[in-house]
Formats: sequence, structure tokens, C-alpha cells
Amino acid sequence: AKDPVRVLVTGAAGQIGYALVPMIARGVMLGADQPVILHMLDIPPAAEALNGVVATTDVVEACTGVNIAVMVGGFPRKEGMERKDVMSKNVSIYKSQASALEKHAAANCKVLVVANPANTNALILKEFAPSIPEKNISCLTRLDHNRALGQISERLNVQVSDVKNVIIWGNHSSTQYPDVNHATVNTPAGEKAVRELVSDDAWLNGEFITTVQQRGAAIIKARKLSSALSAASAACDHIRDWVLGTPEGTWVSMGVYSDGSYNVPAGLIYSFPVTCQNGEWKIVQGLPIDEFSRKKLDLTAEELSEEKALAYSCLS
Ligand code: NAX
Repeated sequence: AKDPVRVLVTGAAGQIGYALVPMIARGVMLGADQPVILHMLDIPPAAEALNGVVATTDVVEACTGVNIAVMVGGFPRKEGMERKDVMSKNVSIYKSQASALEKHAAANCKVLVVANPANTNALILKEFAPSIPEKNISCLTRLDHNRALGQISERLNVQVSDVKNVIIWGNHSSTQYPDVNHATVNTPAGEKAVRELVSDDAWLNGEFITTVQQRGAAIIKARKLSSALSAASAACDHIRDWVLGTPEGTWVSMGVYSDGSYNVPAGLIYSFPVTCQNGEWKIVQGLPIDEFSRKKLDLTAEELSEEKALAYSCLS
């Protein structure tokens, strides 16, 4: 039998946590044959709700020995609130949880930050956990990726599993760029480009992009709560592909530490197309970027640079 993997979920008493914990226990994240030991952290005001899922409000206890950390806990954006309003609250949370992971997590612990502002929370976590390799710190843009696949599959009336290789570039915010220029659909006549099948450029360059960008806000507006089940499911997709690998010829979107690929400033956590093998992600290289895309890649990078500056100003 396999050795158990310790998985930390912060914000475990929240809505995403409530959906995510049973998925992990059922093997959706790491496979049905992989035993897991769940570490669930929340804060004292949530302790009563937490009694419903068994866990701790002690960050050290929560982080000790974990192999995978899914950071869902934070101060969530509510209706009408901009991400920037919640920055300073999250900076202090991520700074202290970084230190706890740094001291107590297992060597080679993989970290996925879900809580918003996800990219910048991940960056703060990276900065304050210098002994965790930067390759091990990521943020969730897989939900946006899955939404982009969903939009295309609905438009073409095909199975979502037949669509692949969309890309979410940049920030998990409304400046993200959902890119279909390299996406394909599996058809009875072989693999076809999305651009060829959806011959409506106005839709692809307009409504498709804004729908994916705005979907999070639309759900908050409708539910008065952010998406929980789809976010939990996307978090499982993210970790599963990272640990177990992406299928040959398929890439996914992950927020990772930029090395300057595609002229994205190094030192930001930015969503790129990645393939995964042996527990490591690699940015897909050499994709041609047209002028329309270039502007959108730069715009979301600018927002991330501003967020980074704002986060640092909250530290001093
Ligand atoms: P909830 O408010 O239901 O849950 C958050 C939980 O975190 C609460 O139980 C709270 O007590 C706990 N918490 C707060 N501070 C904590 C701390 N210091 N340590 C541990 N736990 C702490 O929010 P929920 O709807 O579950 O959303 C969680 C986060 O995910 C939010 O920041 C939200 O914006 C973000 N999202 C990110 C997505 C993404 O794709 N990256 C999509 C879904 C979601 O919007």
C-alpha cells in the first residue's frame, strides 16, 4: 500500500473547504488508491463550524508534516468589494502562514493558493517561506481554465473533454486573458483548431473573453457567495495534474513564479500554460503571441505588478 500523503486545507470551515475536503477524502485529488491524512485549519470564530469537519485552529499543528497545502483560508471578497480592498488583511494572513509552512511542512511540500487575491497571496507566501522552492508555490487559475473550456464546448455543442489547450494568462482577476488561439477540439475528423470551428472572431475576441473574466463576479452577484463546488473541483484538478502529470499533448493553466517567459516580468506569480511530469510543472514554450494577445498579457502583468507593490506597502 502507498504511504499516506498529508494534505492541509486552510479555510476548511468555509464554503470551498466544505466542498473540497470530501473530494480529497474520496480520492478526487490524488487518486482512489492514495491514502490521505487531512489537516484542516480555520480560525477561532469558525471553530464551531469546524467541529462539523474535525480539525484545528492551531496553525502549527495544521502545517506540521504536510506534503500538500491548499490555502483556501483568507478574507474573501464580498459583493461590491474590489480585490484591492482585501489586500492588507490577506497579506498578514499569508505572511504568518508562510512562516508556519516554512518551519513545519514536509520537505518538498507543494502549495496551492486559492484565496484571493490568489496570485499575490502566493507571492507573499513565497517571499516569507524562502526555504520552500519557488517551483512548489502556485495559485489557482484552473477554475478560469475550466470555464474557458466550458464556454467553447457549449458554443460548439461538443463534450468539454474534447476541448483542450485553452490558456489563462496572468492574474486570477478580471484582467486575466483567456486565450483560445492554440486551443483545439477533438472531432470525428481529427483535431481541429477552435479558431477554425468557431468562425466568429467577434465572439472569440469579445464576449467569450469577458464572460470568462467576469464569471466569478457574476456568481457572487447571483449567489451572494463565490463559487464553491467548481472551485473545489478545480483545486483537485490542479493538484492531480501537478502530482500525477498532464496527458501527452495537453497543457493546463497554473499560476506560477514567472521566469520571464513570454516577456512576462520575472518575480510575479502569473498564470501560464504548463505541462506537468514527475511532480514538476514546466511552462509551455514557443507559442506565437499575436499583437492582440500581447497587449492582454501585458495588461494583466501590469495589474499584478501594481498588486505586488500594494502588497509590499501593506507590509511596512
Ligand atoms: P468562505 O468565507 O466561505 O471561507 C473562508 C474560510 O477561511 C472561512 O471559514 C474563514 O473562517 C477561514 N479563514 C479566514 N482566515 C483564516 C486564516 N487566517 N486561517 C485559516 N482559515 C481562515 O470563503 P470561500 O467561498 O470558501 O472562498 C475562499 C477563498 O477562495 C476566497 O478568498 C475567495 O475569494 C477565493 N476564491 C478563489 C477562486 C480561484 O479560482 N482562485 C475561485 C473561488 C473563490 O472565489
